[in-house]
Amino acid sequence: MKYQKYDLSGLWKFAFLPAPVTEFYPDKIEFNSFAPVPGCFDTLSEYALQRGTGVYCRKVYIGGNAALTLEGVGLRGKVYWDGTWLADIDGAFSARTIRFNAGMLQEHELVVAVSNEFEDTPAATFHRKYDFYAYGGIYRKVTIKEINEFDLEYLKVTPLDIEKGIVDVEFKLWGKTTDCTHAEVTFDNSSSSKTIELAAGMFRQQMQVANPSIWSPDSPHLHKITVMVNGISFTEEFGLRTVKVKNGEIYLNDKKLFLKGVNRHDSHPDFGYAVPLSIQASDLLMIKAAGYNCIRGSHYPQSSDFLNMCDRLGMLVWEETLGWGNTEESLTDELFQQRQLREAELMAAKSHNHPSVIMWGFLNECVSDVPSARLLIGKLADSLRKIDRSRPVTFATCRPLNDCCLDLVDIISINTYPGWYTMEFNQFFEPGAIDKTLAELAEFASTAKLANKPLLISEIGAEATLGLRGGQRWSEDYQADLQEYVMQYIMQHPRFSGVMLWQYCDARTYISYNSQWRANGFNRKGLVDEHRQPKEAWRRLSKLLNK
Ligand code: ADA
Repeated sequence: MKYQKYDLSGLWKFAFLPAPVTEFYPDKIEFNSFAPVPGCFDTLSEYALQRGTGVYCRKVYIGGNAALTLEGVGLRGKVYWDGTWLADIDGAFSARTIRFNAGMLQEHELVVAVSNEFEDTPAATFHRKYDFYAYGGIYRKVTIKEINEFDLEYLKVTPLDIEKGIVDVEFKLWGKTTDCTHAEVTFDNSSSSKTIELAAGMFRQQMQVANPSIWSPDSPHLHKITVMVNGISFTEEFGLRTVKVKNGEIYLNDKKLFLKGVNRHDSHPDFGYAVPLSIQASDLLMIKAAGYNCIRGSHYPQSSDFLNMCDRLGMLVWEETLGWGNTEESLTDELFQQRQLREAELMAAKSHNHPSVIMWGFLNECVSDVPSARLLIGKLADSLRKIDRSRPVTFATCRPLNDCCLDLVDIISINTYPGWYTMEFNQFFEPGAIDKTLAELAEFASTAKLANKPLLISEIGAEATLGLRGGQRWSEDYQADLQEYVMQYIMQHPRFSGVMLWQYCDARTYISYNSQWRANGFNRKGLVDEHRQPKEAWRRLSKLLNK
């Protein structure tokens, strides 16, 4: 038997308070409107561009112990059950599970108060200066599950020998486990299972999958593990694949890997960060068909639905915690550090079994050229490695030549914008700046200290307005010339292990941010526009990658 799980997606009652979340009392709210969940309230015309608290409310019929999972609440929220505070949520894109006693089997009231007010402190995880819009809402799925006295805390499967199907299985129960003495473990739909003794609701063992099939981008085969305890079964999918880093190269299943990728913001102007599943699926299918094998989930953890699709499509993913250009003030702030470490922990726990996720990242373009940055970067890398030794760790630097933290990570990832953010302001594309910059970076990464680490260009690109043609800056042709040249250059250069073009689609940001570069509030370096209409670069790259 499985615990019954209810998807709470749909229309919720709603009220908007133009006040900070700290001044919120659930019993005093008059719910005079409605809003969809998942959904961002500030994509609804009534609340567009407003900052305040969106209060969502619905009835839930359930009783006894319950596990409530919120996969993404941004910028932060407070959860109430029958008017009583249950939990605070921050992190925006991090999945949280709250286990609690729901009371008698009857209708209860669930309230989630979501604030999109900026926290103007160094500890803020979603800062107003980020180059992506801070939407407010319940970004991702909300589910609730009836549980007995115990529930699954984690079931992690790590492939060790993929040919033989040997995996390391870690299992832990949450709750009262005194009566949980044994577990039955089954792989796939096998009729035979293995009985394992539990110690305090836990076990860790090497096990063998019968009839192993390897997961790869060309054949994304998934296996299934089921652990049954006292008649309750918990199931996880996983893939048999390995990722290794050695002698300056990345290996997937012991074969050299070259990443042809795009950065993707999980955003859409009509839905904010609550991108409908059908748009996510269509994005992925487009990216795959165009010949890319990798997506950098810039700049926050990805949803489980998105990763499930990547697993099935054989799309490789770089997953990272929420961060963008964080300053020394933040990196040395104790609360910021705690939040980052917690985010990394949550991300690694949530995504462990997804074979598509091949590396962990954090702190995009932080001040990694000041010595004080080493403490947090080192802690994040160590903590991720401690939780998961099966994936390399990286962060994207935009200050490579002065970076003092590259020794702390496994892969060197560089964001660079030659031909765009340069002082020459050439009217038409000239490859000189690309040649110079990429050659310099390759040489820099070949010095003795760094030569054994793979080298990626994690961002590169130029803005283009859909429909503007002619070859001058901001035209589709300028962008196409630049991105095509970059891809060809990196593909033939032996020092690089790949490139992730910036970016898949135009994404909403602020007019005020660097306004000279952000046409009508969008970062327009998308290869397709915000409604996924291809620009010339998309077509040229597709041709090149499908050759
Ligand atoms: C940075 C950053 C991106 C985006 C990009 C740009 O490298 O990591 O999020 O802001 O610059 O378009 O300038």
